[in-house]
Amino acid sequence: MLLSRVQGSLVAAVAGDCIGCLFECSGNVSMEEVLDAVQKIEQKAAKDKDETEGDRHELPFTDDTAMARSIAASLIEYKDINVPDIAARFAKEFEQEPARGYGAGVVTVLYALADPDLKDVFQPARKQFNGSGSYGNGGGMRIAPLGLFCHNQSLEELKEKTLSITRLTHTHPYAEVGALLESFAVQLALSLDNSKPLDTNNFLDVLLQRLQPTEEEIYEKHTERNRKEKDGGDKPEDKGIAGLPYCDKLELIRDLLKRDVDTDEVEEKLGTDVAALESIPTAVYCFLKGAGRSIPEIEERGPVEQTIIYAISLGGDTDTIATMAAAISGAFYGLESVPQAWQESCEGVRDALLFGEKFTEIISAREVKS
Ligand code: F2R
Ligand code: MG
Ligand code: MG
Ligand code: MG
Repeated sequence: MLLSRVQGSLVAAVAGDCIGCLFECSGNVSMEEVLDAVQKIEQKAAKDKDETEGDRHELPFTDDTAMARSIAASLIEYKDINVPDIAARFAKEFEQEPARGYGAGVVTVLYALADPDLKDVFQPARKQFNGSGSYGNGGGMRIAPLGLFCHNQSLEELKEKTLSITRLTHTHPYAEVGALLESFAVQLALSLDNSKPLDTNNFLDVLLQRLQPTEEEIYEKHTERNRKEKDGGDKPEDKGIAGLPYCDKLELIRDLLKRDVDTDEVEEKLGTDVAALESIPTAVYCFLKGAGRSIPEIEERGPVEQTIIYAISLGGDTDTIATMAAAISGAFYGLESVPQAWQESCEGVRDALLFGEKFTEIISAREVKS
């Protein structure tokens, strides 16, 4: 059912962020440590059943969810994307709760977006890192709601909307392609028949088929823009981007899934850091790995749980890789796959359920009309 899958994606993403952030930046993480933390959360949820709502202490969400919520709320209010409104929501959310763990560079953009005299909402992001733009994963970490919202809409539409939202804070081509990979993966997961096991090879084939021309186009445009700026004397020469590193990583994922690889190899080959290229393909891998339901130590758990626990066990940018992987997984497996104890333990789940209801209403009304 569409409702369960839309809610499943939004809720799993919140859980990935809230549980993942317990380990963000804590260096090497082991599966035992993650399982221990998860078991404590589950035991506490069982105890909290007897508490009144106000006495429960939920795991707080971080910037990943704060920004995703802004996008979801704006899409619901306008029933389409409204980029200046999303910019204003990002700025207001940051102003109200600056300690959600935002990236060190993006805060400059968020301050600038709060300026009522700002004429061009994309300008602060373009100025980041001496004009090269941020390559952080902040564009991808928050984009899942758009992939859901664009259910049954064209890839071109999803692409343009993803890029507009991403460019409010991130303009480096790697950040853009990363956000596209995440939104494409969420849209694809929601569209597939989930009454039979996921065909991981087919998922990768379709994703690659969709991403490749887009990745090529983004880099070509970037090179062209840089050439013009260099000729105009605005910028020093840029070496450009060689090859298609995201597509290469998707091929690598296919290979990793065939073998019994340890987390060190995954970390080394796919990455686990704050850079989009070093974390967004990793999230896709974690989704597919969890879908295989064969991770030692957690084989008895469901696929969304396996995806989140495994993503966190890789270490590094744990909240962000877990939230992105979970958003894809929840879109395929649905709300029933997110344990009740996890739902009760994470801040922001109730809102995610409401956003899911509204999204489903909007998608269904759009489909009746067309
Ligand atoms: N910020 C964090 N985690 C750090 C500490 C959190 C801790 N819990 C706490 O509260 O103290 N997590 C969040 O940030 C990531 C998303 O970051 P985003 O939005 O992409 O930010 P930014 O600043 O644009 O980029 C992140 C860093 O990447 C490096 N970088 C990016 N582009 C660069 C460029 N062109 N040249 C050089 N460096 C570049 C910089 O170090 C940026 O600060 C998520 O993990 C989210 O959870
Ligand atoms: Mg490790
Ligand atoms: Mg975060
Ligand atoms: Mg993070």
